[in-house]
Amino acid sequence: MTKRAIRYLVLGVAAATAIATSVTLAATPDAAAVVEQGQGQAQRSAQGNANGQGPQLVCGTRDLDDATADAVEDYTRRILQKSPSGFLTSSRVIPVFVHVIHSANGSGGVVTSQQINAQMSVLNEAFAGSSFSFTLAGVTNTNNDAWYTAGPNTNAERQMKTALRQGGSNTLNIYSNNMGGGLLGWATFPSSYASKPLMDGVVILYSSLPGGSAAPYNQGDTGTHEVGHWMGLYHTFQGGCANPKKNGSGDFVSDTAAERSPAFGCPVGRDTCTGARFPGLDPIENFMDYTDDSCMDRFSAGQYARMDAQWTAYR
Ligand SMILES: [Ca+2]
Ligand SMILES: [Ca+2]
Ligand SMILES: [Zn+2]
Repeated sequence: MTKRAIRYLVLGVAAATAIATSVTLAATPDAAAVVEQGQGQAQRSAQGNANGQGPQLVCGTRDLDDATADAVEDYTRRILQKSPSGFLTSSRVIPVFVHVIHSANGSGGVVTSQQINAQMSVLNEAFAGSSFSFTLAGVTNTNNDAWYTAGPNTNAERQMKTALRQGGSNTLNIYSNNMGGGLLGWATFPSSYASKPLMDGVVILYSSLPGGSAAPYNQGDTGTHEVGHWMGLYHTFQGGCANPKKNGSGDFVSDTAAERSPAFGCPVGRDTCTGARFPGLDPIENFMDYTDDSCMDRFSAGQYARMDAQWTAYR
């Protein structure tokens, strides 16, 4: 099924559940100040999205500091000396547990089974060119106000994940809640699994699931983006335009053009790192940028290779 077809299906789901989700729609996150949590990145006040549909929301996944990122690359290189191509030789089916967190009275954070199934379809289409596919292994529902509003690196996050996480390093746990803070979600990297296995997984804004109310981020690609991090991918704008000749700079992926800052909306033709050292337009269609769900539609071959390498090294 094509991405367009899935979205058409999702719109049908949304229409069919419009009454059931009326409470959910009222719980759309407000236009509070948007704060990028990555190091050295400026705070950004909320402003209208490029298409006027609402505030710009961002990902709360923290960039690794340079020393940690370099250590990850060194470790991965050592592991891959055993399989130099870096590619997996067989496909992997990743079991997925979805943990839906509601407000204490059950009215907030409602996600339908149709939305979860649509999210799985979005993931499988997005990763169709990779070595990975996803199969739903279980769904839990929990009413808990603290977990419902849990943000990254909080006691509530730790308690939620400790109570709910399933499986080992190869199992994807997705939590949906209403984290606030202008965030769409956050994820852990493969490299953090060994030291913090219970924290492993992704958290996504419940209204970002397909058919949710977080337009223009409601076609399921917050899930795609955060699972991209979980597979070991960094933001396409990580490192900006710095050190283009240094192998391993930026997002550590050679076939995603460097970009100075996150792109919002769908700014076709954007080119923020220019000159001979920075060929190519900004990768605004890449799932690891911040553009609208309707704009992002691809991973690169280099990102697929990085997923394989990170999986081999850490999962
Ligand atoms: Ca790159
Ligand atoms: Ca460029
Ligand atoms: Zn991110």
